Amino acid sequence: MQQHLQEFLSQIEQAYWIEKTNTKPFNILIIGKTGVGKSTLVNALFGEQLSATGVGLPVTKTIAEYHQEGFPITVYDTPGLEIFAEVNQEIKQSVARLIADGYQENKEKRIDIVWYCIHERASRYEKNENDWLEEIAKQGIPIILVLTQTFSSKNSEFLAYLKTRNLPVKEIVRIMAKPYQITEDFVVPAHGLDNLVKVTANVLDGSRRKTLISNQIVDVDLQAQEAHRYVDSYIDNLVFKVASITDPLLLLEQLTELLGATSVIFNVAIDKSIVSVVFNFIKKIISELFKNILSNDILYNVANIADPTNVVKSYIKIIRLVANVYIDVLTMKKKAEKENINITEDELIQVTEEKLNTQLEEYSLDDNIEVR
Ligand SMILES: Nc1nc2c(ncn2[C@@H]2O[C@H](COP(=O)(O)OP(=O)(O)OP(=O)(O)O)[C@@H](O)[C@H]2O)c(=O)[nH]1
Ligand SMILES: [Mg+2]
Repeated sequence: MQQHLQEFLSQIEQAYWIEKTNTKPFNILIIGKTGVGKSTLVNALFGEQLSATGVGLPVTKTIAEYHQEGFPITVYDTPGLEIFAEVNQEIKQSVARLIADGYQENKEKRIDIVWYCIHERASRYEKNENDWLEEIAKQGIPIILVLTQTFSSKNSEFLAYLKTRNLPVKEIVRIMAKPYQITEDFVVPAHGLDNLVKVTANVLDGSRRKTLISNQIVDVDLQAQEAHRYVDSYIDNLVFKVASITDPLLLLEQLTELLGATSVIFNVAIDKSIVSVVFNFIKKIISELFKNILSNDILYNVANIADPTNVVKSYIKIIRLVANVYIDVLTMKKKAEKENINITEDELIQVTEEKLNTQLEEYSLDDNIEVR
């Protein structure tokens, strides 16, 4: 094994940054009357990465922009319609201008989705609001109606009523962005944000969907799902490339891309401990499985493998195995962080090793390698 851990690590870092640089940014327009919980929602979804508690950057008198250097999601925050017609006119015009700018002048400012927020207990949705949403929807911008501060995740009269109307929205989602203390010993738990992420992800295009899933902080399982999807499609596209592989070390090269990109999906920095466990594992497998090949000139010996397709199968199995374990470990690590549970480096190393070895037993790789 010529390649050093350090080199493996730096290649993963490189793949990570390439993937990160390719992240497609996008813009959310959030509309809702003052106090409905827009800022609370944005903070719960994106946390400190995009703190929306400050005043934001005023785009116009009625629109504030929340944007942080290095964070790919920008939120435009605007109050909903009030009772005064003149104010409403101003709000509508500002929003129309914001949308038009994104279409004509500055593609980076394109509004990709609207979250229209209504406080569920206010239970009001008026005709002028509906007319406004119809105008926005006509421009091809998907709208999600968000009922905020809902006490239960189940149905409500208001929701039932809204469903009977043919609203110009893709979905209606009910949320409680943070736990709501009713009495000293009764708290309504937070709910629905994961659903808002899923529903929103489903109306965004593929690359923006990925941006949302990676950068939200409420649903780790969704990141794991996205990572598995990525691995599957990566491996599907790999088959033909690998078929010509005559060098088992290429396994490491393929893995650098996978591990780098997967880390971006989880929005976590490359963890040296995990990577070194993976590296040693691969090293061990390669030397065991390809003992005969490696002992002599590589190219010469590959020509002696009875059935090259079995080698390919083994490559793919190892890549899938390592990628799956990596996803499992990142999922576990992130969930623990979310719950404020501390995992030591040693524990992380141990878990990763255990998972890799358990998986390896199940895969029974040896069956697939035959050397004449
Ligand atoms: N517990 C709980 N409180 C919430 C929730 N959403 C909003 N609130 C509370 O309601 C108040 C208003 O929430 P904000 O998020 O500031 O509302 P906003 O829509 O941003 O209001 P403006 O910035 O004035 O337009 C705050 O005191 C929040 O703590 C929620 O999901 N749970
Ligand atoms: Mg606010």
